[in-house]
Amino acid sequence: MDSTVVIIPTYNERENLERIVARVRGAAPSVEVLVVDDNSPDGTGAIADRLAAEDDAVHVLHRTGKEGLGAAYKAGFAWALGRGFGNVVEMDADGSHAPEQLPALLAATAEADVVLGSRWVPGGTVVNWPKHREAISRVGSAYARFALRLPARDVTGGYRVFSADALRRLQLDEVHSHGYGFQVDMLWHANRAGLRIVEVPITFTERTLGASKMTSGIVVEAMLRVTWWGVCELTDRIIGRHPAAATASGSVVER
Ligand SMILES: Nc1nc2c(ncn2[C@@H]2O[C@H](COP(=O)(O)OP(=O)(O)OP(=O)(O)O)[C@@H](O)[C@H]2O)c(=O)[nH]1
Ligand SMILES: [Mg+2]
Repeated sequence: MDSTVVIIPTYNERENLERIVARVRGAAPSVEVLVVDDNSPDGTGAIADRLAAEDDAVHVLHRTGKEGLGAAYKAGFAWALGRGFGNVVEMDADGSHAPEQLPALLAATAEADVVLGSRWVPGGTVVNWPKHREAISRVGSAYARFALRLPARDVTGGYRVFSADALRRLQLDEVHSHGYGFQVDMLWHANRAGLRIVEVPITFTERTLGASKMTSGIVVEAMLRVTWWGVCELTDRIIGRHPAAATASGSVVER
């Protein structure tokens, strides 16, 4: 199998980082880890340095300040592509994404360029999420799926595998979202590039330690962005640009 690196972006994840890295290394020992820390005030970067010193398969990218999830991932992608990894995984530090499910996601790369860990397909679940949070996520996902004609149920999730080839083909330079619209933006670009997209059911568990960076302003901003992208998408389809996306379709892997 291709070499794989899991990118874990961190901002104030002192309570979570060591545990999540250990879980990744335990669940998939051949998989390497890159922590991308935005100079967390709580000292997460120093913990990452210690973990990297203890394990050659753990790496750290220190950035100078908080620039958002998207900027951190783009820096991580450049790092991973520069080192020749075949698959690149996105995973939150807070334990919401179970490293124990990584082998199932990686197995699905045999038939896909992009594998989405999905809460909203049969077999997918959320644990400890308040009902209102689930409603926001489901409605947001359905809206973005419709507006952008995306071939997936969970379009906002952050547990994903991209092949290196997919990252090279999806025109990362045109993905400008640095905040929470980033995951939708990535999927939209992947679909427009005609990449094969597959969903694998996951169990998503709400964080128990550390603070969420999510606010209602972020949700509203993401919805407005999606609406604007939807207008662009519709215009492109009417004038016949991006033919690849018109034929692309997603599928679900049973678990
Ligand atoms: N490097 C970096 N990481 C970030 C930034 N913002 C968020 N993160 C990380 O991105 C991941 C997801 O952020 P969360 O705060 O868990 O966001 P969320 O999962 O949407 O929200 P919760 O469900 O409330 O946890 C975590 O690992 C964060 O530490 C940032 O600006 N820079
Ligand atoms: Mg989280």
